[in-house]
Amino acid sequence: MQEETQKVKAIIVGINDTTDELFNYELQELVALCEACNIEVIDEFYQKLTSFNSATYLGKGKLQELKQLKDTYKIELIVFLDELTPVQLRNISDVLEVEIIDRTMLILEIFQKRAKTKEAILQVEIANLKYMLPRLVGSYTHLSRIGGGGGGSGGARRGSGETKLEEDRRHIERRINKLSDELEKIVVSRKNARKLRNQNEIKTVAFVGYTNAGKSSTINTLLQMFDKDLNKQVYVENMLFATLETSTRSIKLTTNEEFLITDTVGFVSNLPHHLIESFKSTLEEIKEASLIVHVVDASSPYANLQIDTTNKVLNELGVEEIPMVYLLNKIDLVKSPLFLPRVDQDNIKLSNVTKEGFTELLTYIKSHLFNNTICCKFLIPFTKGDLFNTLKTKAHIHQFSYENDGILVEATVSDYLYNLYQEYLVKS
Ligand SMILES: Nc1nc2c(ncn2[C@@H]2O[C@H](COP(=O)(O)OP(=O)(O)OP(=O)(O)O)[C@@H](O)[C@H]2O)c(=O)[nH]1
Ligand SMILES: [Mg+2]
Repeated sequence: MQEETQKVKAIIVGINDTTDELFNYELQELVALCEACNIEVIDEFYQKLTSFNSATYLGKGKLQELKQLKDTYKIELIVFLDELTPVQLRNISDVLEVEIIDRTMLILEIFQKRAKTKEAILQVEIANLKYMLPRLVGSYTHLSRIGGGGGGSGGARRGSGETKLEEDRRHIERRINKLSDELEKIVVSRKNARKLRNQNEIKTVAFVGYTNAGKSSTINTLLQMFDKDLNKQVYVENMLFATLETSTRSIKLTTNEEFLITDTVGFVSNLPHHLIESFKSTLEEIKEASLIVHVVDASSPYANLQIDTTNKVLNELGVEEIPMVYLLNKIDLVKSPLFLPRVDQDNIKLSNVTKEGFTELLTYIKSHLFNNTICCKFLIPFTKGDLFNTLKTKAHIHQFSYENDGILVEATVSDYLYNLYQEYLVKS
């Protein structure tokens, strides 16, 4: 749950250099990002331009208009739709005399507020510092963020001189190196945990997709189907970036096949580059998946745009080789198949409300993960009772009988178990 603190009032500002429809979507998304950061959007302010003003983002006259609007509403914060250059940041601050942030800073702020595990905290802080580094010169810096403190301080640090600037820069660089070393240690232990899992032959299905598409909800529905323990549920909220950390749960089917499902952080268009870089270690989990489930909010008019954004990040991670299925989620909200997003690969229509599509999803997962299973017979000596127990938990036993020289078991097993128990196979 998000802490209930007083909301900060803000105006959002953008330049419309695209179609009105796309621009409105971008503004709406910025409002949702603000909400996720406890910022209340009072007004939207925009200018139609073919290119941004390199010095002041908006035209000079428009900037003055914005200043008046800010004074009228007594606004404490102005949020810009696009990433501002260090020069724009400084010039705009000079004119507006109010705290200003851009979309990138906003996303970094959300991640900073939500990060809970040591790994996520380190990742966000590194991304923050890397973003800040080129913007140190006379900007409204967020130096309070160093050391993981709360963000958003707006004190001007103008004119502190070259030496001070160099000092700050070196301090930040040292801190980035130190944090990166710490992060590396966590990454190594994560890798080792994954290696162990691989040795146990347990396959993973990674759920990826745009933020708020319903990844965590779908995982929870699956968990409920096979495990009544509600403590294993993952966090769900109607808010951008509800999930920030990767979490993995195991599912055991009634036929004893077992696999892992991994919930991942949601993507958003123009995700800050430093953030993707920093989160790559978390997203590494996707690389080792046997199947990627790409969850899409099929009810969003911008579903195709969101699919493209997600695919772009996936390409950056280099996971094109892993089989992927689109999950067209929230189908309960789609009025006509005509409105469904167009995808040219395998896809399953699904709803966490009506629960339709889950049987199909499970069949799909099973066929991809366990297609190399073998139906065979073993004769297990009575002295190897533990092997029989393993088969009972890891394989699908069709029948068994106690014979003179051991237990005769007919089962469907993975090729891994098949090879492991070669010596007990009964040749037919
Ligand atoms: N109507 C409808 N709403 C859904 C469905 N699935 C999820 N939702 C809602 O969509 C919102 C987002 O769901 P989450 O499961 O948190 O989405 P997510 O993809 O994990 O989001 P992030 O963690 O922010 O990336 C929640 O309010 C869910 O209740 C569905 O099938 N139908
Ligand atoms: Mg989630």
